[in-house]
Amino acid sequence: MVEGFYGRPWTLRERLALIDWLHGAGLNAYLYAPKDDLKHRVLWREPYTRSEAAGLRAVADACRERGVQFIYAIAPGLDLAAAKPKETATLIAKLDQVRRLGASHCAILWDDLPAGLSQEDRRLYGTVAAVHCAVANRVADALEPNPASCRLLFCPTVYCGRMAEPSVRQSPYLREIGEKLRPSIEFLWTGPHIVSETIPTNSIRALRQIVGRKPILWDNLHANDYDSRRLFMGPYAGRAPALRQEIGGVLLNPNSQFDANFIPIRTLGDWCRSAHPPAARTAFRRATAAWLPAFTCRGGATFEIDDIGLLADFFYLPCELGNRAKAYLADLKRLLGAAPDRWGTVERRFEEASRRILALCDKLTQLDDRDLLYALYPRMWELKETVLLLLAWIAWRRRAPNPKARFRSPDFRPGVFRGGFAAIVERLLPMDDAGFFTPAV
Ligand code: GDL
Repeated sequence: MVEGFYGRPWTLRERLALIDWLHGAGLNAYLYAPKDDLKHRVLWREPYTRSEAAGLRAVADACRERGVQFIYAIAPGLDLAAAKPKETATLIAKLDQVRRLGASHCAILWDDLPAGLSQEDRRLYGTVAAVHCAVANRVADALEPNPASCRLLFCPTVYCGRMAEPSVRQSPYLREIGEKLRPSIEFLWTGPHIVSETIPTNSIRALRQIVGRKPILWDNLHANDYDSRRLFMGPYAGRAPALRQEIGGVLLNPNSQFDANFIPIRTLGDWCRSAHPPAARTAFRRATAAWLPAFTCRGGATFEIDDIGLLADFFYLPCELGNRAKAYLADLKRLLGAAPDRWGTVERRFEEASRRILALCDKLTQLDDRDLLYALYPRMWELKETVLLLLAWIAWRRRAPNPKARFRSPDFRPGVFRGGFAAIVERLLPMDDAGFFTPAV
């Protein structure tokens, strides 16, 4: 796992639970890289204070006990002046601090930086890639990386196919990395895109030729920091088992809401560890069963495996809904496309499914594990409001069969329900299914 998202970093409680989950799923690495830990990026030169250090030490201890590699990442690229020798010394001193706290491995990240070089760095190194390699190689001199005792990972500025100009094969940046970066330094890559729906095995073969090593995937499949309305509780999917031979490992960057990550972690474990990984949907079903014991309620409500599956189907993967959400949507389209007298059994089925979703949302509020509830809450609330809207629409359509009539409910007031700046812009500039933005008239 990589804690590599923007926004509130995880707490110590969450990190310790993560290490348990990793261990339980047969996974063995945690890359510490929360973008908004000031001392990871913006204030990378500053050492951790005594109390911060205690937190990191506790994480390192837990990792050691559980056989999980603790990799500490630093992201100095916002303002590092590579030409000044003191800067690299500061960088190495910072890494020394966290290594003393128990981080056995390190990473240097150059993702998401403003373009360009300072005049001095340009004069001394010429290119961005040369700067990144020079700094990483100097750190490698200090750490003497080797995969067994101390790994050094490197996240490039061009970290996915889409960013490679004009292509992965011809990117001057990637070629230079391939030539200048020490062979002992490992290379991170997110796939064809920042969030890659699939990662074709061929695409990684092509990359390997350019950078001269097997990449470690920084996989953003379940990351949701870029869209506050989403949550991804679907399985690790879209990566063929054959991909495993082409890579040095996978680090999954997950939902910012820690507690929502059980299924992603479990299914990643299956993908990594099984000789013949199960189909994603099979792994998903197993993971929902393994998660069930977390859904207890002293209030009396009880959960079944199917409840968890239903919930996760609505919050599945970036480009895919789970089966039950797909079926619900298909029924909705049938209802929207036909007059009520032709709805037949679809209407009953849709109403039953709606009631199940509402009952599930209700039950979730009784969860003993309040952290889990709060991780789900905003998304669950939106789902519930959406289902209520659909039920209100069906009732209205039954009463007013004239297809030209317009529907408005006092429960979904304009400007209040789905209000706010982003919602207004979405209506002004809607995006169609093919990704084109078309101004509404
Ligand atoms: C990114 C960032 C990552 C972020 C993710 C999803 C990398 C290497 N960097 O580009 O921090 O969480 O997108 O928004 O992926």
